[in-house]
Amino acid sequence: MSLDYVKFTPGFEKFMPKEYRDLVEHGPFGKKVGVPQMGTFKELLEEHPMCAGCAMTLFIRLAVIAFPNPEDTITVGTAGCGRLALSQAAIPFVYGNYGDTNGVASGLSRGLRLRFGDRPKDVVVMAGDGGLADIGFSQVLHSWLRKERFTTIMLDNEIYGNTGGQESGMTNRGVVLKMAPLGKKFDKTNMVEMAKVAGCAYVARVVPSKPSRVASTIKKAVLIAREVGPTYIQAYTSCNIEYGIATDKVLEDAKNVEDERYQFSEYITEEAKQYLAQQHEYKEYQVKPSVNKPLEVGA
Ligand SMILES: Cc1ncc(C[n+]2csc(CCOP(=O)(O)OP(=O)(O)O)c2C)c(N)n1
Ligand code: SF4
Repeated sequence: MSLDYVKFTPGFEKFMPKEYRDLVEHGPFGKKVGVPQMGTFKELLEEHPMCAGCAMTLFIRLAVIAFPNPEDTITVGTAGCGRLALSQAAIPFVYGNYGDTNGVASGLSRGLRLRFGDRPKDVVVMAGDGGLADIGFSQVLHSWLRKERFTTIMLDNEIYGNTGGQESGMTNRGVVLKMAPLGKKFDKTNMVEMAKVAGCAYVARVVPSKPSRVASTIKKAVLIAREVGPTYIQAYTSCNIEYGIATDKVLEDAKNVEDERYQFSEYITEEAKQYLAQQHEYKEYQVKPSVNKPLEVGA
């Protein structure tokens, strides 16, 4: 990542808050960073206002590390918990109105392609389940149907966390919440299948229990969206406050939920596989030439 993106205007450094100076001094800029280096640099302002132990913050940290071209990646967020961390990450961020993220991202992605041509500028929507599966649902679906080339990441905490615990389309049937005391009467919306039907080129469901897998999934999704078509990642990012998960049990909960009902899944179209096969680090997608045995004469 280039240092040119984050530097102080001359004379202003001494007025900047300490945590901002920390981000500039110890951020990922100018370094090659990956999951193994996590904790040795800052990809997020230390004083972000997410609740302690929130899995969403861990996931956002991983996403920022995973982006293939972070200095030229623009995240689009909206009202909801995630933007409290996203807007303080070491990459450009645009705030879309609640429900409007995928419309904003469509315009942004098209505009950036016109303006910068072949120089890749990746656009990634990251928003809550309420923002994407309920209030922004029609924009999400239409961006997929129109084959808009950007990635949509749902931070699925299965609740409206930021407004104190209403049920969302992604809440599981029967779950009783602070502001849904009668229990949810419908099933969790199957956004993963809808993404496939609507034409996404890559769809994955992840839990932040295995950081390297999360990072490689996000990287693939962003690369495929750059050239092939829309991509969708649905990430279980529990709300420890509203679901009453003790801070030190957040990762244990993630592992249990992954085993019980949120298994890793990955779908990739043939076109997307062919595209990845052209990138040197994706050897697994390269079709190996079939070795024909010479015909035995006289057999
Ligand atoms: C147009 C609009 N409607 C409603 C709201 C109020 N609002 C703010 S955050 C939020 C819920 C967010 O839930 P979700 O999208 O699931 O994200 P989470 O907070 O759970 O991460 C709502 C309804 C708003 N800011 N703007
Ligand atoms: S309310 Fe829930 S989702 Fe929001 S920051 Fe707190 S723990 Fe995370």
